[in-house]
Amino acid sequence: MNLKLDLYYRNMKMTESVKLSKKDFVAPADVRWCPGCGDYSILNALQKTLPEIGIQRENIVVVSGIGCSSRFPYYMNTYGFHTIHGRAPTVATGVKVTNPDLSVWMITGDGDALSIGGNHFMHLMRRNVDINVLLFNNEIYGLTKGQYSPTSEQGTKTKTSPMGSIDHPINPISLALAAEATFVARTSDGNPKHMNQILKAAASHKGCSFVEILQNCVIFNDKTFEDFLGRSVRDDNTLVLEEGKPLIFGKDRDKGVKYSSKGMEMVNIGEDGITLDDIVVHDPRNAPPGLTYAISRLRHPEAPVPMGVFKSVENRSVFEDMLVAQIDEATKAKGEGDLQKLLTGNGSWDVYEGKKSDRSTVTRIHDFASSEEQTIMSELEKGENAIASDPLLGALNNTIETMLAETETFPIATVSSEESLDVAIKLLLEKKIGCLPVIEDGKVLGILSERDITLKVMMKNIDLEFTPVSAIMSKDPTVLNTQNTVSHAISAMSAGSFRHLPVTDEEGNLQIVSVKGLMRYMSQKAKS
Ligand SMILES: Cc1ncc(C[n+]2csc(CCOP(=O)(O)OP(=O)(O)O)c2C)c(N)n1
Ligand code: SF4
Repeated sequence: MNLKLDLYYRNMKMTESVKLSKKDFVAPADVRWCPGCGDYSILNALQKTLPEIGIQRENIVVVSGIGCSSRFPYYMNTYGFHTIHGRAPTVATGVKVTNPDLSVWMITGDGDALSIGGNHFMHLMRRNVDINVLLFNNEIYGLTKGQYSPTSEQGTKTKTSPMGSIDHPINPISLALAAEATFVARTSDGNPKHMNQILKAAASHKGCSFVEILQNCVIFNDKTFEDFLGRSVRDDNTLVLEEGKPLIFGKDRDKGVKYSSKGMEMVNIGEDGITLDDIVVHDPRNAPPGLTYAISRLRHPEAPVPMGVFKSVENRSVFEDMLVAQIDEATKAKGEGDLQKLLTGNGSWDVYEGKKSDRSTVTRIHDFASSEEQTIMSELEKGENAIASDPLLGALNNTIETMLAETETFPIATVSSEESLDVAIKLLLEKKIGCLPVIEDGKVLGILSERDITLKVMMKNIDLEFTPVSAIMSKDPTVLNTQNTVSHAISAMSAGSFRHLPVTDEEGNLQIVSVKGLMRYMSQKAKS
């Protein structure tokens, strides 16, 4: 932050007892959006609405991700955080849970919230953290110069979809409803009065408020909403949602939405016996979820596009209240926590090092474990004991080291990659072994197996004396550690379809696990 801005923010507190106006929320920063961008009117709307809500600037934090829209915090004379792409929900959640008294506003775009941040978006909605989420939906990636986004209509031609996007678009309202957001609304950058009403409703809602703002990107997706938001068509092509009022629309207010077993129907009032009584009355607080979802699916040109509050329910606790209650309960039971003591005390988990066979239980129970945790651990321990008492399951769970110690092993022979095939084959025959690890600088470079010789040498006109082992060996073999389990060895061998598996111990000594050896070991265990 430059010095001018820094001083400006430090002086903010001086105004706290004064009634604020829009200009108090205007930061002394150059606004860097394209002339005519819809983001300007959203900025204006929030700067006008916040003083009406009456929250002091130092109690407001604007958190954003990445995108043109996400430059928003720079332009607001409040606290702000321009974070990383798609991760504004995590920072906004952190801000709110550590300072629940703050008014937190999260600014995001359709790319930021629904591409890279799609997963975080869903969890923010379902957790019901009491923050206000404003998603500027321009159906395009603006900042990166016009690639199609998850909300772009199918067929949208951009540099990344020159023949037209083939992705089916996400409807952000339907998504927020499906994630069980408690406040869901839609407005548009071209209607400041409506934006003002919706922003106030979002701010007064206790819980996560989600507002989709249809925003025009004049450069990369100009007039994309014009077919239904355009001045001359909007009465016929939008449906203004008002609590307690019937869903009627049209210049002459003579069309309405009927909901029946057939789904949503657009009907003409006064025709075919349709009266106002047949029309759905909007109830964002009590409507069944299926009806609210059905309203969210209305789209142009088949139906008018709904604008307003779809859902507003306060029947669920907010995340930070529950979190604070849990912390209070834990503090009451165990006293104030001491992080330093926790980190340096002996009540910590061991990261296991050393031989697995030394380990008697699934994990060690330490003195800080609660009785509930101890119960879970002893259940796990019982599970491990049950495995250990089944000879075959127990054998699979043993380390390769244990298996090798309990079975007959044979000395292994190795070759270098430059050795001739002639010498290597003689070595295999002489030692009566099935494979030769190929070693260079103490590393297993490859494996020369009977199968390599059968498949790659026999019936081919290869001069054994002048062909090096490297020409036919299987390169870069899987090498396990003797502390890995027998079941790990079996799955590695079956995944790679090989009959010999090199293993090394802690000192780097090499041994070979063979299919034959494994079978012998398992049958020995089955008999025991
Ligand atoms: C990790 C990462 N991936 C990709 C990008 C590139 N990137 C920056 S903004 C953006 C999309 C912005 O689109 P949107 O959220 O719709 O915002 P707009 O610019 O339209 O307001 C992308 C893909 C990035 N900055 N960081
Ligand atoms: S590229 Fe589009 S969204 Fe970005 S500032 Fe320009 S007009 Fe606005």
